[in-house]
Order: sequence, then C-alpha cells, then structure tokens
Amino acid sequence: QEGYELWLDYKEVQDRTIEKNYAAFLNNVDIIGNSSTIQAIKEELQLAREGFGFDDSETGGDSKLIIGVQSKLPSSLRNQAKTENLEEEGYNITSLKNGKTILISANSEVALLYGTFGLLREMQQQNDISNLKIEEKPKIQKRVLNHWDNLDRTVERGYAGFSIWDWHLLPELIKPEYKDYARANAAIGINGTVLTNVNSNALILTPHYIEKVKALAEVFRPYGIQVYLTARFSAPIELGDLDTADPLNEDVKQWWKNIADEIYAEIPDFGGFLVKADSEGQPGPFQYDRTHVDGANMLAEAVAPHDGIIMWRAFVYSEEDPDDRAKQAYDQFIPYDGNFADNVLVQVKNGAIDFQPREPFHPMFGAMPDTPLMMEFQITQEYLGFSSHLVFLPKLFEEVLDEDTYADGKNSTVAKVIDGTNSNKKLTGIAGVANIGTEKNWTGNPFGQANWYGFGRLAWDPYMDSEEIAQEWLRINFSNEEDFVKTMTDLLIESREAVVNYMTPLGLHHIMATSHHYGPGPWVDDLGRPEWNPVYYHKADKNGIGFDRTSSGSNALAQYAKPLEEKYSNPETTPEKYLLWFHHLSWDYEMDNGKKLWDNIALHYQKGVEQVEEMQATWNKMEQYVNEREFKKTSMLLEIQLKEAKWWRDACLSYFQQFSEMELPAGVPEPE
Ligand code: GCW
Repeated sequence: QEGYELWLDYKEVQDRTIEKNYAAFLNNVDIIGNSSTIQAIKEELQLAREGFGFDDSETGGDSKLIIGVQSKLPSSLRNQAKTENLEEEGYNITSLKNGKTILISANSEVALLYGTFGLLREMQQQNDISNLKIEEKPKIQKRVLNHWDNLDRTVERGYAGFSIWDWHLLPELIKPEYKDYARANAAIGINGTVLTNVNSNALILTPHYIEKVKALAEVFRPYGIQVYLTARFSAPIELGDLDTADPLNEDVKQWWKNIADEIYAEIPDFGGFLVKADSEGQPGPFQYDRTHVDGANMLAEAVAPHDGIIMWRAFVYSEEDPDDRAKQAYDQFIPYDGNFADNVLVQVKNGAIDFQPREPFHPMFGAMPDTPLMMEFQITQEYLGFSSHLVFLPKLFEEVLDEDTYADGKNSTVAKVIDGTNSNKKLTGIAGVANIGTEKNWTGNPFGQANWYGFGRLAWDPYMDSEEIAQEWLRINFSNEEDFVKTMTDLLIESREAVVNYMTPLGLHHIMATSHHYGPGPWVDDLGRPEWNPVYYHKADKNGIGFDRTSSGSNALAQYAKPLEEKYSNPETTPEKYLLWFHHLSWDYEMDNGKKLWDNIALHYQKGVEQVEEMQATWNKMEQYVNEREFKKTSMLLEIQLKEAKWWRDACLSYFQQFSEMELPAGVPEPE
C-alpha cells in the first residue's frame, strides 16, 4: 500500500493460465549450493511465490527451475549453461527440454541472484517464459549509490526523511530495512554503496563506527553489495594523531595504511573510499602544495593490498578563477591524465556545472583516455523540484550517456567512455547520489522510486532505452494493462522536458534560489562568491541573455572535441536545447521557428506549465490502475508541481522582461 516493497512487490497474477505456468516452475526449484547468497535466492523465490499467490499444490507436472553455478551443475547440464563469456557477474536464463526446464546459470552465486531477479522481473511483467534465452552481463563494474548521509542522520540534499542508517542503534539493532535495501539494489544490479556524505566526517573512520559499518556490510554481503566510505582528507589531524595531512608525508601515508588495515580486518570485502577534496571547503592536498594525483594515489596505495579502490571526485571549482566555473574541473584534471594509480577512478558529474535539469555532457568525458572516469549522476532532485516534482530521470541520464564526445572519432559516446570501450583503462564505474530516506516508500514521491530503479538499470546497461525502463517499472510497480503502460510511459518520458521548460529552457542554468535550490531566483546577485549567483549564469541585460562560452567569451567550448567545438561555436548550428549555455544572444535573435528568442523563451516556460497540466489530466484517468493512496498522493503532488511550474514561469518571465522590454507573445498569460 505505501510503496515500501519498491520493485519487489510480487503482485498476484490474475490470469489463471499464466499463474499455473509460473507456479509450476517456482514450486519445483532445484538450487545448488547453500551459501548465504543461495539462501537469499531461496528466500526471494519464496517471497515471490507468496506474492504471486501460488499454491503449493500447483506442481505443474515435470516443469522445473534449476539454479546453479556452472561448475557445480550436474554434468548433463554443464555444457548447456554456456557461461564462458559471462565473467563474474553475468547470467544466463535458458529454457531446456522443450521449455519444461528453466536453467539459471552463471560463474558466481551473486550472478545467480541477479539471474533470479531477472527471471522474476519477466514474471512481474507477465512475459512469456516458454522459450527463454536471456544472456545478461553488466557493462560497468562498479555500480554504486552515493548516500550524502551525515552521522546525525540528516541527509544533504535529501528530501525523503532522515538517513536510513540508524548509527545510534547499530551494530546491535539490524533494521529490516537494511536487508530490503540490499534486495532492492541487488534486483537492479547495484553492487556498491557509499554510506556517508562526501562532505565528510572523520569519525566514521574510528573503531566505534567501523563496527557499525561492519554490521551493515554483513547484511549486504549475500546480496553482492560492497560497502564504501567517504574519507575526510584531514582525518589524520582531526582524529588527533598527526599535525599534517600532507599526502607525501611518510607518517600520513602510514596512518592511512593503518586505517585501511583496520577496516579490512573487520570488513574483508570493503570497497574503498570516495573523496571530495579541495572542493567547497573540503580539505585536500592543495593546502600542502600537492596535487589531486598525490592525494588520490596516496589513498590508493593504502587500499591496494586489499583490492580496494579510490573514487576521487572532480567536482572542483574555485573563486580565484571567476571567468567560467564550467572550465575549472577540466583545467585542473586534464594535465594529470595517465598519472593516477590503477585503482583510482576519477568521478565526474554528468555536466560541468551541477546537476541541472539539462546540461551538455562534462567535457572531461573523452578527454582523459588514460584515466578511468566514473559517471556521477544525481538521483535526488536537488535542482529538479526535490521530491515534490514528478521527473523521470532515466531520460536525463540516457541523454547524457548517448551524447557523442567525438574523442575517438564519431560515435564515441559518453557511455563508451565510462564502460571502458573508449578508454585505455579497464576499471569502470558509475555512481548515483541516492534519493533514499526514512519515508515509508523510501523516496517520498512515489515516482522517485523509478529514478532509483532506472539508475540501477542504466548502471548495468548504459545503452538501455529509457522508454523500456519506464515500461518495466510501470508494469512492475503498478499494472500490466497496455493502456496504462503506454499512456504513463509517454508521461514519464515527457516529464523531463517539462521540468526543463518550466525551470531552465534553451540552455539556461543555475537560476534556482540561493542555497536550497528550490524555486526560481534568477535575480540573486549578492552572494559571497560570483559563481554562486544566478546572474553569473544567465547574464541577462538589455542586449540579451546567455553565457558566451565561445572564443569571444570564456571559450569553454574549446574543451570539447573539434567537431563539437565547431558546431556549437555558431548559434545557428547549436542545438536549441543548449543555445544559451553557449551563447549570449540578443532578445530579438531569430530562431528556427522564425520567432524571436524572447518569444521562444516565454513559450517554453508556458509549454512547461501546459505539460504539467497534461500530466495531471493523464494521471486523473489512471485511478483504476493504481492503489488509492499512491493515486491520491501523486494527485496532490502534481497540484504542487503545477503551482510551482507557474511560479517558475511567472517569476522568470517578469524578471527577464525588465531587460527584454518586450511583450509576452500570444498564449502566455501575464504574470499574476
Ligand atoms: O550540488 C552541490 C550541492 C552540495 C554538494 C556538492 C557536491 C555534497 O549543492 O550540497 O555537497 O554539490 O556535489 O559536492
């Protein structure tokens, strides 16, 4: 009812024929092995049987589901398992004996768990399982959630309650949520979680907390989920042991080695550290005149003997170089390509500013062939209406992943950079800043679940189509009725463009209100640092609007590969969605549709409002397919979204109108 089960709500199968068919397999399962992961598989199958409503008496003759690691299968099945290309985490689901047997096989037990979830996903969508031939393996190795959770249980940019990690009661009290969290993540292939905020607290590295982390790691282990922590760079000083954190100092190096050894003694499969250094006030190597490489490699050395990794963030910008914040990370990191240790991933946000409703891809992607770059997406909706607005983010993620960097000729997409195809390094990763909290349904907005789900699916396969993800999630979560699935898929896909239209159309960005980033604030011009002010980004004046990032402006465009640089240098050939990201144009600049820029801006804001109205109208027709609580909750949330879309439109248009001094075009109402 409340949505607690996420995508593991195995709904009763209504169709008798389908029910009998599925039950025949789930009631006759042969699972080889007895580890904790195998136990998890058994438990999940049992939950599924109960949820689907299968009766033990439905034995279905000789139908059988066999689950086993290839090397442990009976010899008659071993050749049929075909696991040679699956590596550690891939699985096969194959129908044998004229469909009477379904075999799930793999090279590891965790992969069997993924395969089990894969089969259950087919059943949740009521797909035909008579002739299965599924081969799946993840394209990215480290598929990780980043929790920006503080030790006091507040969550930075979290809009779904407090942190689910109840540090106070750990390690003794193991909440059922921990296991359900692991199940939900394993079901979509997530294999790592960073428990703590990147704005970090050194205390997490003390034995008092490590014991608690260990308790969580034990819950997650059967589900193939590794635990990571954030490492505060100044921890050697803050925890009272040293008076420096200089990464080249021998004592400092040894200090981190000791910490790593202590953690690994408790948590042998600990994943490693995520680090935000020299960014927004976080300590880092710069204070000691050292570089990102010095910092990252020092930590990498400490975890390397234990097969740990370091995820070193590239979200850096400084007030000393106020010309264009968008250029700074690239400038700071590119010179070090090839210098990071083999177990370091540089974690880069999808765009060069900060998780906006739309940004061109970050120019670092494709520009560091000798450094593994890890994608950082934000699932929590910091700049996209928190958990009050319905926005389907897989559409945004897909857009970024599909962009061509041209780094290695045409068709060098961002997805190919991060999955290692277009990189000389083979460590690969993707992170999503979690939208999870203590709300009964984990994410607050019922549709926030789709963003967590979709992140996981794209982390597994960054080439997946966002429409397919929407359909899967809708079927699993609500209903398999075609009318519902089709209509709601369109709504989800469109929801992303709607938010861009009513917040930041045509390449506008970072015009949200100060610090909380909720609602419009394009007029703000008095914050301490220039690059925190919205006026810095839209640059509206009597002459026009937009950020000139061509050679006549900040020249950030030069950070992109030649074909893009050339194309985007000219406003005529710049995709309109990025127009004001790269150009400052006059209010009467004529666009493709023959209308002036000002009119187009206004019409986009209006369109955004209309799109939300349409979402509302569509949702009102869906009542029969969804449970009452979620129906009502979503209806009320859409009411907020509509009110705020109008707020955005009216606030931005009346502010910009002072400069354009032009009338609103027909169809756009005067601000109230
Ligand atoms: O998006 C900005 C946020 C900060 C965040 C920072 C970061 C964790 O406003 O809250 O801090 O980015 O990504 O480090």
